[in-house]
Amino acid sequence: MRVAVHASDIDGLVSAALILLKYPNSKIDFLTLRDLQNYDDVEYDLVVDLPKTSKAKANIDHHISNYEKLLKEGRLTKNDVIDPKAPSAASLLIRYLGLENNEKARKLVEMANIADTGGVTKKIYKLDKIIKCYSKDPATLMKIAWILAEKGVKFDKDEWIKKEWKRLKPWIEKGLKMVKKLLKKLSKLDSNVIIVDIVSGFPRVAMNDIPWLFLNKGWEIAVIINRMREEDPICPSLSSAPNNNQARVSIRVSKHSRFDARKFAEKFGGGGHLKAAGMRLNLNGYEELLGRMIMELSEYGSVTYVRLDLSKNLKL
Ligand SMILES: [Mn+2]
Repeated sequence: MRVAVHASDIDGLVSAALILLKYPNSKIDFLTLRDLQNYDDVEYDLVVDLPKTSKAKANIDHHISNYEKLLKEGRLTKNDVIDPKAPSAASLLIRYLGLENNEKARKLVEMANIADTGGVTKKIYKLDKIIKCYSKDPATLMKIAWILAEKGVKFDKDEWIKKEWKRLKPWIEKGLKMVKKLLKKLSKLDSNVIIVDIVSGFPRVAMNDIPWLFLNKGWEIAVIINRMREEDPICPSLSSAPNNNQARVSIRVSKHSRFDARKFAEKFGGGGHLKAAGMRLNLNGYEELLGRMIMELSEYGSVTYVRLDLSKNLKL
């Protein structure tokens, strides 16, 4: 079996584990949306939680964008299982592989369903952080998939997982502490849109916690910009390549907001969903792009901009 699964999230890794339970000798590629174009020529038996590639024999997915595109292009076949209402790709894959009666598989899928619909438990949080830390390291992702296949939802009893969590935890806590300190400083502002522009010194493994901390404190729109260049101290594979001249921007929007994150991201060449979207900005001409972003956002409220250069301490 030659398979591609979505890298860097629980649904993708649980899907990989299900495949290993059924076909232990599979060759699995962990891909991001950006990797796909380079793998379009591979004759995959299965492409899971990702858009269908040209030579894929079957596609298992639950993204509506992929579904609509395949319908439009007439590329949906009876071998594909694509259900935009499914809570996870793993929930479709377990049936496809005939593993519904496997208790370990079922429990893993339950976890993927919660994770992919925005739910969090302690276990999900832990696993998500470890996956994120190694999201660009296929050999370690394979190791994690094997741990899930062997231990199921008891993966947290695994010695390597325990060791990794012990290693990551203090850095995550350090990151959370920095953000909480910032939130406190900003608490008296009457502002609903926050832009956090991270220049250096923030642990990348804690990055996706930042928007939630803001939204939970009542902010409506959180825009997090990562333009750190230095090597990451704990998850070195996440450091940006030396020739990479882009900043990564992620936008998260509160439940009650009418702001459309996807439309906003599309204006800057990005994409995503209503409540969560992202884009990449070229660092040449960054100031101008940032200015345009602030202009656009100020139509929705009062924008607070914070530049975090933590190599020189918290600076506002
Ligand atoms: Mn998914």
